[in-house]
Amino acid sequence: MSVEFIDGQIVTEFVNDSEAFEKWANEKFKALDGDGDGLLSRDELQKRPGKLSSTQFELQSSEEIASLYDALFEKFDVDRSGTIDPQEFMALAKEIMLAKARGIGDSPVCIILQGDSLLMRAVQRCNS
Ligand SMILES: [Ca+2]
Repeated sequence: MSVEFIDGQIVTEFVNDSEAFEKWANEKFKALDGDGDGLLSRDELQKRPGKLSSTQFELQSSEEIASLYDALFEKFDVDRSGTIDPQEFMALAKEIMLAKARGIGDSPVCIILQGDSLLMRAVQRCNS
């Protein structure tokens, strides 16, 4: 864990770096896919909400999280299979991170980063 300054630009650049972003999304997908069937069920996503989008989700009530997942599945489960496949997950993660980038905006904010988060990757990429 470390404390870093980050701005929206850093996050946007990481998401737009398709190679780095896809690598991250694939690792994340595997970590979330508890039964290893190559698809994320709602249970798998909901069990570890913190893993999907770090602290934001943890600050919300379980009802809010449930309705957030309703909205996510509504939007990203394109084929209405009730599961998220790797392509759908990529689109979902991208949307979340770009929303986060817009939320951060242009002025650097100080945040606490955890080892495997996407923001951490973004910062490492920026510093390297
Ligand atoms: Ca699965």
